[in-house]
Amino acid sequence: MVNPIRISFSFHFILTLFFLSAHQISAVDYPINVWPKPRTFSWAHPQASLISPNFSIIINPSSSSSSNPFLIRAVKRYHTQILSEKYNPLVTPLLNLTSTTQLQTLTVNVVDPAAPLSHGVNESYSLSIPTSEESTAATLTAGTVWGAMRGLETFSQLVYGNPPKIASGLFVSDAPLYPHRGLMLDTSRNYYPVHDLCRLIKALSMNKLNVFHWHITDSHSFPLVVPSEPELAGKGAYGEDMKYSPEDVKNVVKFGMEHGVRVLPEIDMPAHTGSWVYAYPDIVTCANMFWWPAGADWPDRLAAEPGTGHLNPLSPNTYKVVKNVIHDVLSMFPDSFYHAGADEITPNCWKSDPAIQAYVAKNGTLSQLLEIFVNSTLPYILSQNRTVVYWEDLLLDGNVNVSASLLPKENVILQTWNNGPINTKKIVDAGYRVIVSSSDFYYLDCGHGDFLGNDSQYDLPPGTNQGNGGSWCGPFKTWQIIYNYDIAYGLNEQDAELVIGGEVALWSEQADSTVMDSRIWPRTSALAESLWSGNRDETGKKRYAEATDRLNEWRNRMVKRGIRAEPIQPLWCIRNPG
Ligand code: CP6
Repeated sequence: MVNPIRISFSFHFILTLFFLSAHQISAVDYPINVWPKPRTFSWAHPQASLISPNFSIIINPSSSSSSNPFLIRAVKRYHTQILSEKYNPLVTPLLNLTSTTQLQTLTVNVVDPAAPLSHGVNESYSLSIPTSEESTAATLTAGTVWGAMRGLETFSQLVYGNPPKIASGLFVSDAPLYPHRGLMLDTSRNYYPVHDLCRLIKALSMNKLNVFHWHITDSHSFPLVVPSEPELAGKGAYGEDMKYSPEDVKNVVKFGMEHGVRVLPEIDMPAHTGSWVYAYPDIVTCANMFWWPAGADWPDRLAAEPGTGHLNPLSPNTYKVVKNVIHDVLSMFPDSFYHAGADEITPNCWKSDPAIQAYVAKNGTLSQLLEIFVNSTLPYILSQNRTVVYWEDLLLDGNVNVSASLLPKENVILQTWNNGPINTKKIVDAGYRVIVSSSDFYYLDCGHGDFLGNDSQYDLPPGTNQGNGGSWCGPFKTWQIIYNYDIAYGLNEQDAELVIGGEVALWSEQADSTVMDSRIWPRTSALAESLWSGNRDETGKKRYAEATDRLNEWRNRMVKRGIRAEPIQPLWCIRNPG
C-alpha cells in the first residue's frame, strides 16, 4: 500500500528543491539585519532594490493621520536619514540587485492616529517591501503613530549602501512582547547635559525602547529646578550650570514624545534625599552622618554617599516641601506614570533623629513611620490620575516596609532590583504589576570594581575592591547576560501577565556624559531585543551566534549614527567568519 503521507512529503520536497534552484538564496533561512529582530517576517524573494533619489514617504492622505504633527516630523526625519545615511555594512548582504527599477514610495497608514503615547499603546506595524519587479511602492501599516515610528525604524535599518538600496521581497509583521521597555539614568551622582539626554532618547528609539526613566534626584545633588521650591536646586545642584530648568524638562519631554519615548520622572524619597539638606536642614535626617563604620576597609555602605539623608516623616514642613515638589513635577511631566522612589531606608538614619527616637521609644516602628509618609503622599499622586511606581523595597524590605493594604493594586507598580526572579515572583504573588530591573542582570554601572581578589591579599589600599564607588555590584554585566535573562522566569502564564517589562539602570557614581554612550550601548540593545521579540529562535533555543552577528552590525550602524557604542568583538571576526 502507498503511504499518502509519504507522497505528500516527497511532493513538497520536490517543490522545495525547485524553489531553491530558482533562487540563489534560501528564502526560509535568509537573515534580517534589523535590531531588535522583528517578531515575524517572511521573504518571498530576498533581493535588493535601489531607492530612488526622489523616494518619498507618503502619509495616507485619506486618513486623519496626515495631519498628526508627530507623524509628519517622524516621516521627515526618517526620509532624510534614509537618503543620506549611506550605511556601509560590515558584512555585505547576499542580496542580488536584479533590476534598475527604483523604489519610489513608502505609504504610511495609521489606523488610530489620535492614540496618545502612553503605557500599553499599540506599537504594532506591518511593512511590505516588494521586489522591484513587483512594484515600486512599499507600504507601512500601523495601529498608531508610535507603531508607525517603530515601522519607519525597521525600514531605515533595511536600507544600506551608496547609492542606497533596500532589502526587498520582504514582509514584516511586528509588535513588542512587553509594553514597558526602558532605561533608568541617574542624573544626581553626576550631571548630564540636556544635549546628552536627547542623544540618549534618540538611541532608545532606534532600539524601539519606549521609556526613559529619569532618576533625577538623589542624595548627592538636586539638579531639578522646582519652581515653587527654587532653593532645592538653588542650593542642592552641583552648580549654576548643572541644573535642569522647567524649559530643559519641556525640551526633554518633547524630544521623547517626538521619538515615541515616554519620560518617567523619579524624585527618590524618603531615603536618598541628602541633597535636600542644603535648602531644608530641618526636614532631612542624618544627611551629614557617615552611617557606615568610619574607616571600614570593606565598603559597608550602599553607595558612596555623603550620608544618604532621609526625609523626616514626623516633621510637618516635610510635607509642605514634598507636596510642592510632587505638584510641580507632575505638571512638568505629562506621563501617566510617576516614580516615587522608596528604596533603601536605612534604620540608623531615621534613628539618628531625636523626635524619631522618642516615637520609637513609645513603641512606634520605623515601618509605621514609612506608612505615615506613604499615606501623606500617595493619595495626592493618585488624585492627579497617575500610576505610581515604587522600588520593591516598599513592600519587601526586611526591616522597614508598608502593608500592602496601603497600595491599591490597580494604580501601584513595583520595580524589582534584588534577588533576581525571586523578588519578581514575590511582587507578582502579592498581586502587583512589576517592572524588572534585576541588579544581577540589568545594572550597567559596574564598569569598575570587577577585581576578584581581595584587598589584603595584594596589599591594596582599603576599598580598592569596590564596585559602585562603594558598594559591591560587580561583575560587569556583558550584553549576553542582559540578553539571556528572562524577566518572567519561573512564573506561570497568568502571573507573567503582571510583568509589564523591564529597565536596565545606569547609576552614575562612576559615569557621566563622557562615558554614557559606551556604558549604555550596545548592552541596552540586548535588553531592547529580549523585551521586544525575546531571546529565543523559532525552535525555542536561546539565540546566540545569529544575535552576535546582528548585534555587531547594529552596533556599527549606531556608531555611524553618532552613538559611541562600544565594540563587542574585534573586526577580525568579520574577516574570519566562523
Ligand atoms: N541609588 C539608589 C543607588 C542604588 C539604588 N537606589 C543602588 C543600589 C545597589 C547597587 C547599585 C545601585 N545607588 N537611589 C537601588 C535601587 Cl549594586
